[in-house]
Amino acid sequence: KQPDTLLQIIDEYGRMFIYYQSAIDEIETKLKIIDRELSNPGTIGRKNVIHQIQTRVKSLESIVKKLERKDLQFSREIVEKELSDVAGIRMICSYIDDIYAVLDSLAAQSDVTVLEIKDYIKNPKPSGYRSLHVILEIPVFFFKETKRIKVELQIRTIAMDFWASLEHGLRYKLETDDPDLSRRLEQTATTISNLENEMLMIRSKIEAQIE
Ligand code: 0O2
Repeated sequence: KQPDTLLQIIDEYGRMFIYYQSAIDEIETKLKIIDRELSNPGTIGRKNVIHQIQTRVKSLESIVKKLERKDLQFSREIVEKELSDVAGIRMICSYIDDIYAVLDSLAAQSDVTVLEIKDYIKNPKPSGYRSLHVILEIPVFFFKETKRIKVELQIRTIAMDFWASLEHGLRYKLETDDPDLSRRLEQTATTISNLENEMLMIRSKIEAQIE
């Protein structure tokens, strides 16, 4: 069913917002619980396993633009079927091994379904972009109904986030494709990746000395 007026679209988005924000809240709580346990000295006891969690519900404008690119019109059914990144969580970890450890723990929870994983860490994008993108689905219990809702979880390290944030800003400023600048940006991603691997190796040595 297509909503016909602008007011109906805004009303529909308002209802969708409640669903998607609630799904974000559920996953964010799960991540905070995992982090609390991991940061306990009795377990691995390392501060800042999850450095930061950022969340957002995609704006109505971004949803409409994305649907237009796919030649689709806005409706709740179409958004639910076609878009998996309306609810977005970005989790920034300190080290690469934390990324996979937290994801494994989350994926093992009985109410969490992993629908898709795109591993741009093992296979970086040509731009140099590295991150782990995961589409999850969870049931959310509302006043009268239970809905299964998709959430896109982007997991990256502090180093990957540093690169992605700066590159994102620069790419918008680049009006035409400049192969030399693109190559140099890609090289910075490699340098940062080498740097964070070195930090990980130093951490492992220190941990081995403590044990
Ligand atoms: P924004 O403004 O960050 O939200 P789609 O999601 O349909 O567009 P796809 O292939 O499913 O396409 O998504 P993909 O490429 O797996 O992930 C898209 C998101 O990853 C982007 O969101 C960015 O946040 C991030 N991303 C992907 N490639 C790059 C890159 O080269 N550099 C940076 N900095 N970020 C990247 P949006 O919606 O494009 O943008």
